[in-house]
Amino acid sequence: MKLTTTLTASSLILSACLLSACGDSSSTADAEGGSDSASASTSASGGMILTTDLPEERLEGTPIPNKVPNLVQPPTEAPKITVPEGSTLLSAGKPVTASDDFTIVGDIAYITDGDKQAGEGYYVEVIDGLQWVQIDLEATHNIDAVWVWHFHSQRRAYHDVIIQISDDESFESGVTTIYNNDYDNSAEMGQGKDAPYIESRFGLLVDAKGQAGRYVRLYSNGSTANEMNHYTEVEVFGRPVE
Ligand SMILES: [Ca+2]
Ligand SMILES: [Ca+2]
Repeated sequence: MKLTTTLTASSLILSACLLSACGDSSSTADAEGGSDSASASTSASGGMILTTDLPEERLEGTPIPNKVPNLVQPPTEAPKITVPEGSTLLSAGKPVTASDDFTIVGDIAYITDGDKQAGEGYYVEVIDGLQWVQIDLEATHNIDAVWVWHFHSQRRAYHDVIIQISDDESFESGVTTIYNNDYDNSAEMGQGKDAPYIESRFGLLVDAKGQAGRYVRLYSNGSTANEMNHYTEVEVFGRPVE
């Protein structure tokens, strides 16, 4: 009797799987070029390849000229870096502040709300000029990576993209710069060696190399499209300090 019951239950599960395509959740999204794998796989070196959900491609409007020297064109696949085992998304829902309280479109909280889609309703527009936004991880962590989407519904390049980590909320001491593409030092924070790049759904992935800090600050100074600063999402990955 017990055997019969078990077999019946198994048959039901099998039938349900056949109807709903159990265990094959990725095929539909992949076919549409939408959300890629969110899991992290183990690499041969013992670390893991960092991956995240990528937003769909959605370009709008008329293409603009992007006259910036040494401009990096958008990648054709997700950028890849290896991070230590146990590295997780730290920034989800964390508080964000900015150099200027005045946002023209959207809300500063969009930056850590997990939505990365292109278009209206998903980006925050911060006032023009050299401005920063800052994420508070609420505790010091070893930061492995910062993944940034400014605005990806148009091929444009943001100026003076500088990303820093510190335990000092005011960034007056103990500041480590992990990315700087201000090639002409117009932001007067030191000439950057990173190359300016065109926005895409793949975002900008920066290896933070385990730098310890509680706060992540991101600068920009308008783009090749206009003088405003935009953010759709910023993801910070890392581990608690051991
Ligand atoms: Ca968002
Ligand atoms: Ca510059």
